[in-house]
Amino acid sequence: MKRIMVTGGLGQIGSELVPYLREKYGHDNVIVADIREPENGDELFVKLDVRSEEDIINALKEHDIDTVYHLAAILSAKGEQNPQLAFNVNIVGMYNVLEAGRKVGLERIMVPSSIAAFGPETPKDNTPNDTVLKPRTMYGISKVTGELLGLYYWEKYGLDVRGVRYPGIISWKAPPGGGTTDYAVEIFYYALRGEKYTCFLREDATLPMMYMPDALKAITELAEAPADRLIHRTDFNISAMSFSPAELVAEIRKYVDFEVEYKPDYRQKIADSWPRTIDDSAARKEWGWKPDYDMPTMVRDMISNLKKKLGL
Ligand code: NAD
Ligand code: AKB
Repeated sequence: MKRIMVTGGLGQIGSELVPYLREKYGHDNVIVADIREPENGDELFVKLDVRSEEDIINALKEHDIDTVYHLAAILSAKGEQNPQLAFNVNIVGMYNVLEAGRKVGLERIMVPSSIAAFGPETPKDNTPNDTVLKPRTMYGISKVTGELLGLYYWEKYGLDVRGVRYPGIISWKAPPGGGTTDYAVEIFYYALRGEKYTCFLREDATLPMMYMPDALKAITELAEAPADRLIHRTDFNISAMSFSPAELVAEIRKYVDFEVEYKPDYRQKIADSWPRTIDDSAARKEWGWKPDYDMPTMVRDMISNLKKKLGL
């Protein structure tokens, strides 16, 4: 029987991954761990700081955990405002989770990497799985470090660490946590309320994106993939759609009209260092990855769900 703990479980991805895993593995077998308290009073919650290995070990032992989904992190934009915090949470935190996992004897650690692992020297179109990794953000550096540490712990200690490189994740349930791709979520709220949106990226800043249902499917399918089929482990490219702010605006305007202006800020430089489109053939070949949503189907679903959520 699986006993799972999700670190950063109250964030954008965690707040949807936890119910998804509970549906799959049983409600009581999935524990939420986060540095902040849940608003819904979830009784299967443990407050912990991933910067403390002791906190993590105590939680793993207390709840008899065999699998960790390690989501606690500081994302790209927030990380550039406080690189020291990003280093400690993302790199020290990842090391602590691996060390705790090794000492307690975890069966598996799932940890998302990101397209932020790539940098300005990486080919921008159809970016290969195995390519130049020279990111210039602390967040990106932490993601490359996490990929390499995960591989090291697998080869050295047999700790089964796996991960996908998520593109920007779009969802309507919980807000994004401070990334460069957050505009692609925020913009829907402004559009539906009929408010003018000021976009912090240029209108032609094309980036890879993915809808939340595909993000949940990807990480759980990789977790279940037979080990003997995996050549890669912690660094799978996955792809679903790529678009610019102007293309997203045009698609949303098929449903609602709204005004947009473009005022690129420091996040444009981060976006400029990331790929436009991703080659995910390794994930397709090694564990059968295939997305369900493209941009038009994502926009339709986002608008329908957000209308209900906002009572429109
Ligand atoms: P988020 O910012 O929404 O959530 C992160 C959570 O971590 C928050 O609930 C926060 O309270 C918690 N946290 C922060 N510091 C902590 C600490 N010291 N100890 C314990 N918890 C702490 O992030 P997310 O979007 O849900 O991302 C989850 C993972 O997916 C991250 O590893 C991120 O890099 C990766 N990822 C996300 C995206 C995306 O677009 N959302 C894209 C690529 C990769
Ligand atoms: C961010 O913009 O920081 C994240 C990511 C792509 O990792 N959404």
